[in-house]
Amino acid sequence: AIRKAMVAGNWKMNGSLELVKQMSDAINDVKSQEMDIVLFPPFPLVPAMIASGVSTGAQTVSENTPGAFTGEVDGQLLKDLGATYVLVGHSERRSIYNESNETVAEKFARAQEVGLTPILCVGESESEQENGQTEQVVAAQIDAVIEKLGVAALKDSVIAYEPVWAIGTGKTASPEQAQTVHKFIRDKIAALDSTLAQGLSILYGGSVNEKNSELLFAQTDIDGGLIGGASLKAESFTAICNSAK
Ligand code: 2PG
Repeated sequence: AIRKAMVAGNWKMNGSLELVKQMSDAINDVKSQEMDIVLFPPFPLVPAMIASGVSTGAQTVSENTPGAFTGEVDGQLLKDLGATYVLVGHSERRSIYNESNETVAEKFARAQEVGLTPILCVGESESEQENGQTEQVVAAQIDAVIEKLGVAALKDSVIAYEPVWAIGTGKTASPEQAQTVHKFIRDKIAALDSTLAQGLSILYGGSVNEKNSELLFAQTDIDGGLIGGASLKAESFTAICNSAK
């Protein structure tokens, strides 16, 4: 493969110190040079996850620098603690917490400013998909970052395509359906910078499990996965990691 595979586990608002221990033991057994495995636990578990030796990211980050922002978490603090990645624009952040494409681009910028690698999550809703707007929606989500920071900013980032209708629903995009959108994303970026596009990791997310991961990961433009529910079970998550090797 041209690009190193990546398997990311988004715990959302789940998990415990006990699960950090269980999951890190399991991951430390399957880790390999050929692949990056990263877990995204809730903020309070970030230091314990880092201490366990597993690459760790946060599920979101403030777009602001330190100051009077009660309840928010600063990227520099996450970086100083040893976090390496941060999700920006997960569909739950966009829909439940009203994050706009512009806010997501600001979070992306702040992440890079402090040396965290942003994973930019994009994807269309069910009605947008039914109306044939998938490419338009995904393009606008990516363009917000390009307009703010220039295409070069995508070099030190990862994109995760997650059709909203597939998240936590048990419905997965078929490997061919997902590949089509991944290729659209890569071609779109290649039109601006082909070398960058060839090196860019594009992950698939949305009801990925140990039964469907292998075929998804076998697609040319799918470089790994962003796993939600199945990242809470050591057996499932490690099986998914092994299928990315
Ligand atoms: C999502 C995915 C991964 P799930 O929210 O996109 O974060 O969750 O695998 O549970 O559908």
